[in-house]
Amino acid sequence: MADFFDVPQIQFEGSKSRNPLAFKHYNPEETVGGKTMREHLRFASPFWHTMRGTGADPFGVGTMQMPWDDGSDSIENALRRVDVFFEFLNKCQIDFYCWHDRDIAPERGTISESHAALGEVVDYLEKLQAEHGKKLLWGTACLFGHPRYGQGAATSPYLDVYAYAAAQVRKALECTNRLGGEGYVFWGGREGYSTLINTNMKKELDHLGAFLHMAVDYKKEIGFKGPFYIEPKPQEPTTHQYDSDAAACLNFLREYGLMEHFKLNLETNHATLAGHTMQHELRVAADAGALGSVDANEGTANCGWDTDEFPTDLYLTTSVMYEVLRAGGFTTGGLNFDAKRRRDSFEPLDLFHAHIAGMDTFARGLKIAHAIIEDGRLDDFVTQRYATWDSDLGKKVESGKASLAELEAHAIAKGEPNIQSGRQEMLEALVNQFI
Ligand code: XLS
Ligand code: NI
Ligand code: NI
Repeated sequence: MADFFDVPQIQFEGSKSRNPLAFKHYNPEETVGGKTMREHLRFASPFWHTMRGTGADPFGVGTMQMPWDDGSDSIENALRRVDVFFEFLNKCQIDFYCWHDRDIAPERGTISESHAALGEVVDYLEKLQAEHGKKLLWGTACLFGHPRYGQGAATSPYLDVYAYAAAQVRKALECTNRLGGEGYVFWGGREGYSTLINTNMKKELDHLGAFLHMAVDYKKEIGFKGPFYIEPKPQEPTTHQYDSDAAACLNFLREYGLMEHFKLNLETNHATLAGHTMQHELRVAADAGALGSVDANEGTANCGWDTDEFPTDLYLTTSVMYEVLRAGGFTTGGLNFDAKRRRDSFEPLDLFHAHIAGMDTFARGLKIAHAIIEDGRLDDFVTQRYATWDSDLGKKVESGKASLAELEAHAIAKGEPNIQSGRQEMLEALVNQFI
């Protein structure tokens, strides 16, 4: 098969290299703390941005050059995109990928025809995965693009829409399982409301809970081993999304008895939109044992949009990898670049520059976070800060056995508490030493 990209496979050349088409920091086989970078980082590219992102925005048409794409919704065109994509994954040394059903295959007039089209593309993906040793990080169903989902899918006011969505998820799950997917994502693109004036929120949430329980049943039926992930996002497209942030998702999962079946897929730009740092979202998930996977991108801090930029901020990737390492590293999850080139970066070559930038920034983030943890001063400080809880009384409180009377007696005996500086600036400077 002829090459679509006039680029050799990207190699690690070290930090002194002046070659823009080389890794300066991502060295797949180099070990960091006993694991290779490839094992730590588990990079994935998303089919929707990499192959289908046109660069269109509300003010103008697409700008991306895609000479391999004839613009039709034929199966032939869909299969050619798969060829291009796998060449890209190979040349960029990316081991995983992700898809929505509707990015990889066209939607047809009926459910059965759409299922059949998807089946054909999945057959081909299965073949190319085996040939190239690539893996599916996760699959998902696009339940937000088609006009029928304009008022929600699993939270639609209309049962017929809900059933359509169920049919799509059933097929997408079957395909993910067939491709040996490591996980499956639910991003509730239209699961929310525009206004409460016309919305029965309780009913919609109950329906969503029931929908996810049916998905769990089906997962068991087909023997799908991977976890389900919910991907939080506060708004855009709807005014209020039910899965607004990590804490809201965890509350929903607990309320509907779904915790054991779900983890979270956290996306940086969604954390920003929710008014949180990505580190906060990761910590919330990790503390609940629900840190699943990461959609690795970044937003523009002074802009309220989900701009899905490639992650090039070293402080950000350091904080992400710090949380991931503290949580024990990825198991089924990974770093999926749910990111798109700016519309000015319209040449196919820019796909490489964008992914190289993201991969190198994460490789450095990994090395820096590992060094901070190895150094131990940050952790020691935090341990020391909470040392009073190691006393008998502290342990009693933590195990739920203390009373207010006991604490009062302690407070009276001790008098005014002795507190110490939080040393934030000193610790920020310490982190900077590693960057
Ligand atoms: C959109 C979401 C989407 C999910 C998958 O904002 O990030 O791309 O990752 O449906
Ligand atoms: Ni995402
Ligand atoms: Ni996004």
